[in-house]
Amino acid sequence: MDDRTVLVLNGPNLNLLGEREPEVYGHDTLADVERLCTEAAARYGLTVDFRQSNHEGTLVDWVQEGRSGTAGIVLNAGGYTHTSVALRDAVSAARVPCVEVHISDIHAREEFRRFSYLSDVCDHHVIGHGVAGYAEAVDWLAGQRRQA
Ligand code: DHK
Repeated sequence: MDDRTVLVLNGPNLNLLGEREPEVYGHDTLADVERLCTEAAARYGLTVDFRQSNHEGTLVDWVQEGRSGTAGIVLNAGGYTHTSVALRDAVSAARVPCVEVHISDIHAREEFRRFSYLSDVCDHHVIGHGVAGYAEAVDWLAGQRRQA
């Protein structure tokens, strides 16, 4: 990874995108999301390192890997959004901009999804815009580079 790489991290159950609760998360698969991100990044001469894990510690390791020297991190932490102090601490230690993404509108769902441990440590949020939100997150990170 280098400063032209956007690290896109996906948390638990996002490997099931397209099959899992399509009425909430839509019909696109994670491979479709990777394609969206890659195309968005390419418009700015950026590349994407796209990953998914069901394991909290792996996500922490990956945030640490991308915390400096990259163009930024796009993070959909799935269920860990609402539970993980460890992931919050990792994001808090990042020196690059971080964007919190959620496919669904977490504020319009169950009460327990309304709180995010990540919201105040992330620099930008794209919530409830479907999978297109990932491309918006990449666009935002590219915009930050132009301003820097
Ligand atoms: C994805 C999940 O897996 C849930 O646990 C979150 C998020 C919402 C999303 O909308 O992308 O609560």
